[in-house]
Amino acid sequence: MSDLLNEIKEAIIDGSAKIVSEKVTAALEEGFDPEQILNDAMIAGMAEVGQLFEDGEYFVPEMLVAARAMTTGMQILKPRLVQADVKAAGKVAIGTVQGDLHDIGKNLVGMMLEGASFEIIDLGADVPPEKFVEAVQKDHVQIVAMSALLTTTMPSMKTTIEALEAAGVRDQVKVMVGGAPLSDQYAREIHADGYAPDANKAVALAKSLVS
Ligand code: B12
Repeated sequence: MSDLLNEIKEAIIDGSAKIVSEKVTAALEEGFDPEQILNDAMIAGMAEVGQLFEDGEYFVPEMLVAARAMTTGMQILKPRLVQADVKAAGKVAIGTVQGDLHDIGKNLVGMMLEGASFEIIDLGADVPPEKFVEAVQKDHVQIVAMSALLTTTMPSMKTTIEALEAAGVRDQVKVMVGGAPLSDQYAREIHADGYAPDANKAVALAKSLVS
């Protein structure tokens, strides 16, 4: 990997938003592909942060500063990743499920969907089932997209799908799910319409769900 990408990765791991900002800007100026910066440097850095946490070398505060540095980098990349079209491909309500505060992956998926001309209603993190239901009833979205990063919050996806059924709107929307602990099999078990492992595949999935 190039020195510059490596420096971005290290700056994410160190949680230095300032260095991430400088280096991501420099990488774009040098002509690096924004997706390469995102995947090979920034997401790779976050994966290492997760490993350090698992190994007991990092704690929540270190994860938090790394997340801030990641968000800083994503904001710089956003205009290059999102070149929204005029015509909306469909409307998506996206959120991280109840009890879960991890929003980086959700934001990234939202950003990429926006880049693929979807209109995004971002419900944020720690979203209770009724908020998803409300988005379907009031905003008439075609897709509900749910993110979960904790094994303990995954069941909230099922609860949300059940809430959509109870409100009589399950047939009106497609439900897509994602997040590191999820799988295709889990998505099928909870009767979601689709699962994608990353933001690019999430775009392909959303397109197929509305077509
Ligand atoms: C940053 C981070 C935090 C930050 C989050 C800040 C923020 N604003 O998001 C903070 C410090 C708050 C945090 C807190 C906690 N965390 Co944390 N955190 C992480 C970390 C290091 C990175 C997550 C991340 O952003 N990854 C980068 C993004 C880009 O990847 P992603 O989210 O997976 O998203 C991609 C795909 O999954 C997919 N995707 C995501 N969402 C969706 C949605 C749809 C619809 C689709 C189709 C696709 C899709 O596309 C995305 C882009 O490609 C992970 C480690 C890891 N390896 O994941 C741990 C991790 C998720 N955390 C963990 C834990 C345990 C916690 C805490 C419980 C710690 C504690 N003791 O308090 C708390 C829980 C707080 C809460 N209630 O949510 C564990 C979870 C273990 C488990 N199996 O449940 C992990 C795995 C760390 C570990 N290795 O142990 N955390």
